[in-house]
Amino acid sequence: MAKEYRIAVIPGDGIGKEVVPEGCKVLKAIEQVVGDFHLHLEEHPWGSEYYLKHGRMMPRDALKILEDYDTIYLGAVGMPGMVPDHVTLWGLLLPIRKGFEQYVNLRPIRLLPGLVGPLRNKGPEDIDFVCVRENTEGEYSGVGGRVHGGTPYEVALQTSVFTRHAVERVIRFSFELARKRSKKKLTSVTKSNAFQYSMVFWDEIFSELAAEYPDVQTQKWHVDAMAARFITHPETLDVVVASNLFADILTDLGGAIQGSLGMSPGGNLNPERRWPSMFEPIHGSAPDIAGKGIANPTATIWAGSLMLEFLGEERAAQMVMEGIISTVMEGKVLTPDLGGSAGTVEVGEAICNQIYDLGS
Ligand code: GGG
Repeated sequence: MAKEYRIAVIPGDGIGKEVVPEGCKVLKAIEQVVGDFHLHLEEHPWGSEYYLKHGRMMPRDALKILEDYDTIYLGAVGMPGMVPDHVTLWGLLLPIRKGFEQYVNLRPIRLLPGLVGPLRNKGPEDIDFVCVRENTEGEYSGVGGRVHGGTPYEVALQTSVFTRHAVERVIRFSFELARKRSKKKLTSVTKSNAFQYSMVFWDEIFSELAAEYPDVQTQKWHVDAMAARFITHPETLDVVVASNLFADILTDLGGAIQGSLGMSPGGNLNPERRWPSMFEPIHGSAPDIAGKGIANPTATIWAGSLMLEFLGEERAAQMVMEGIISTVMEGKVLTPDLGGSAGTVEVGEAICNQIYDLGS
């Protein structure tokens, strides 16, 4: 009997509304080609327009609605100028990540064959690693406040929170992931010379867990040095684990060395599968190109592949990746961020056609 999966689709804002339909098109194509599962894609019109009408980014009971789905497929949030960025982020993305304990934000950094990245002499064999971002606390804990507003004594406090529970679980996930990969190497990124409490704490937990994984080679780097290393020695990286903010910043750099942020997918995972996990491109709503039909849908389509893999549909996930890689290698249908002149829909259709060819 065919397996059934219910997927909540939230295109969100800006280019999210353009790239997610292409992602859904590819999911329907792979469903047809593989033929032994059904994806029920149910769209929710939440985001900044919803906020402008209802004063909230999503309904009050959104998590209750979402908890019955197998996974969530998200586009992007952000409508600067109309809704402050912190309202969009704290109104949709972060409540889902935190509420569903999606404590791993998995972000593969891979330069696909056929693409020339910006790094001289670094090809696909050099740029192939994965970042694990702690996704529930750290610098994104939301602890703080403002006092004495409107006076010269105004104060803003924002406190990072690191708990043993959350640090341990994300580092353990990273060791398990590294153990499954061929290089078996895990790099922890902190800034423990400056953050003498929180990040020394992170380093200590990393060392404690390393003792349980003698088969995994470990390294520790400060985030500034790691930023340079992404550029100078990406081939030395395998699995990289870092706090919420540090990994967010590093993975935008990762997107750049992948050739474009339009090539960078992410999975927000609840590894225990108690709650739905959420898959998204790592980019935002890109207001500068929204509505022009030129956004690269590949990151979203690749996020769809991560979602299929998480659902246990490995063959389908692999075929989607093959469709993406063949399209990039042919080099005929590429969006402007990759030096081409194709539109969002053309790229989505090209990847679907590659998938149909694979299935024929
Ligand atoms: N694809 C979801 C999205 O809109 N991401 C942009 C963004 O600002 N994300 C913030 C974050 O991941 O911390």
